[in-house]
Amino acid sequence: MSKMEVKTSLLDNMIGVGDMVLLEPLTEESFIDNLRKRFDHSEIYTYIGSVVISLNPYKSLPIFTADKVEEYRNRNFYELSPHIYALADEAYRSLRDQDKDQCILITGESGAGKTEASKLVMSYVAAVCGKGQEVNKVKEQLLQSNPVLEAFGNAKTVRNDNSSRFGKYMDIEFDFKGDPMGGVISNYLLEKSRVVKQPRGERNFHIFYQLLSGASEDLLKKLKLDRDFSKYNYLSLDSATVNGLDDAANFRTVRNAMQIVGFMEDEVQSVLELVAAVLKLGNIEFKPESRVNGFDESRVKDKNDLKEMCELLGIEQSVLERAFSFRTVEAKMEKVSTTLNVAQAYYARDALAKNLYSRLFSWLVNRINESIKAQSKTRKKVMGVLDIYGFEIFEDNSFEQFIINYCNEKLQQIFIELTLREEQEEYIREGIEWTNIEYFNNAIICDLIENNISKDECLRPGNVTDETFLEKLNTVCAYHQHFESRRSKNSKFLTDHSLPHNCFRIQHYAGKVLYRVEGFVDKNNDLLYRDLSQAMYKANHSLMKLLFPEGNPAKVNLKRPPTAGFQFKASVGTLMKNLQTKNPNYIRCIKPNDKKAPHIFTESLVCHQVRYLGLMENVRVRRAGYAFRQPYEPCLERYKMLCKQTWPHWKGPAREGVEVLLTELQVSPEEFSYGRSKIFIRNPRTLFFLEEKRRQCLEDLATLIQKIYRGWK
Ligand code: AD9
Ligand code: MG
Repeated sequence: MSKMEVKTSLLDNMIGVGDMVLLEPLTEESFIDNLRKRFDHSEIYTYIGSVVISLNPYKSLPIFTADKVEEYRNRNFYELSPHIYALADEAYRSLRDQDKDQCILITGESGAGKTEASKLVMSYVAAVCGKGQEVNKVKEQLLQSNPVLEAFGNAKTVRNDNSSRFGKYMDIEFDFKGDPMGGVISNYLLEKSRVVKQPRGERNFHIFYQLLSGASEDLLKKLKLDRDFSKYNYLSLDSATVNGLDDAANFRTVRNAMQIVGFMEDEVQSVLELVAAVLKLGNIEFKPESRVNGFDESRVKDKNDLKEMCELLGIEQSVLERAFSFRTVEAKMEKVSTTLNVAQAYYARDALAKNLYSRLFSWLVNRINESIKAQSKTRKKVMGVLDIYGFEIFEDNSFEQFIINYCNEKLQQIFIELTLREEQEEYIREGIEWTNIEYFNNAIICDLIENNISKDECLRPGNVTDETFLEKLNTVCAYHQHFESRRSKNSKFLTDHSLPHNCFRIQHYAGKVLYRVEGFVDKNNDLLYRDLSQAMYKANHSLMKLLFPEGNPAKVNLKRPPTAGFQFKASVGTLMKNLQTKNPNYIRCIKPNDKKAPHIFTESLVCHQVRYLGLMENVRVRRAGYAFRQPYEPCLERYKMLCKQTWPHWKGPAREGVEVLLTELQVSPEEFSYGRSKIFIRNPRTLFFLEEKRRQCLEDLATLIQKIYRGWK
């Protein structure tokens, strides 16, 4: 069954409307009202056609049991009440039976339930796909990659006690029977600034607290660590323990998961040494030493932490110590040593910590991939699951929001493209004329960002400062604005003289966002002094050479690592290409309140998200052209009682029966089109008209039966 077909069971016994496409009238108010009505009855899932809207219940619901899995297994999408399992089942069956690669795209703001949704999809698929010892081992490894990545990539934030601080895309690979063979994970943009500093009320990545709480005395001693969080500068203290989060127990879970995924004991040890080294690094402090030339040169204050860090990583202490006081710069083919002042030394220390940790994270992802990759080379079918940060708009938006919103802009672009393409293909298949649909075309925004901002040399210090970058952007925007305004009144670049001097604003599909340019260049460039990468490369530790390849002195001319923006653009590009080859399935997650509490539905908050997720636009695109379609047989079956000629049996082809029926009911001919196998209905009102007639007819019938029954008595 095609996804846009409406089985009218969505109208039967439903709290509110199960599919927003059926909402009449369609306004933002009625949309939100419908969500609330359903949420109040613990109906957290609602459809927009084949898209699943998911509201975070913040409580455990009895709808994720093995029985529920059985209930949804092998059932058609619209047959039962909306559920994430229906989407997972549809995607899996289409992959297994029709050989179509699938992707599940999960978006929503922080705390909306994306990661939980991705795990529900994975566990559903694991439950319904093949069994057997080998297959079960693959499933277990795929599922156990989650706790490992969450320990290193998630943290408590004010929005979510288990917030993913990285984007994740996972391809699960299946063989021709639909049994899982393995997987590949890609990670995007870990929020590495968290390693050295956390906003008030937030924590560093879970693993630091898990290690200190859960490690045995023996392990702590080996890692030269103290159990007391307060001993470490990089760990915030105001929220070191989180209600309901058992760090020590989670540490055991993570170690167990690492073992299942296939990490060797010495690899786990190496990983933990790096985690400990980051904590030690944060404790290294600096003091100024005055030089005769009048400059202050930085010196390490207390060498104990430095010494222990060097021991953990097998680094020669004097090399690292020197790298915190001097840096080598190359000028005109000559190497010159310049001194670092205290502020520069702290900058270098933090840059090293961020790089150590984020490279460790990428290494973990690669290591997991090595374990979970499919062993056999037979042709594979693929299901991709994308759990990525949703559109962000804060009071203060910086480089991170800019990058995240760019990614969402791209996702929206392919959503529109694919939805329209899917529609168009069906129209062609059914022989129905295609009419153009107006929508917010955001290709121009994506182009602007790609062509002008994330080019590798655009945001290099030396080439630009934050201010010259803003100037350049304004010039580009003014240029576009000039040309665009000829075509459309709704310009997407808003270079407005009333903006604060250090800001620019972009009209994203989800709303206008004001970005502040301060720190853009620095964050994009993420400079690590070469002396430090060389010191790391020289370390006598199994992971360090892999993590700092640019520190290899034999490769002094090795190019600088690409900028964050450039890398992100490239990985988003690869992701988009990958997604475009697959059949998309969407889960749009919504957070009902910002108290992390059940039963509370804050209308303003939901309204905000409905806008930023572009959900109204989503319904409009789904309703553009023909809102519904249904194969002739079930359509005739449901409504044949409304017409004497088709009731109780229609002898001819179903299509002719439907024609007779609609003519008899005097439905205006503009309201429908006859496809090859389906009837296409333009407006939800027509469907409601048919439904209402059917309801009346059933009521009359019931009254009649009652009368006859009484007569008999
Ligand atoms: V973030 O962008 O990574 O900060 P997510 O991933 O959108 O965010 P997450 O899935 O982590 O949010 O959900 C946040 C919390 O909401 C979870 O830790 C659960 O406590 C709660 N949650 C989410 N979905 C469900 C659910 N289906 N049932 C019960 C849920 N609780
Ligand atoms: Mg998450």
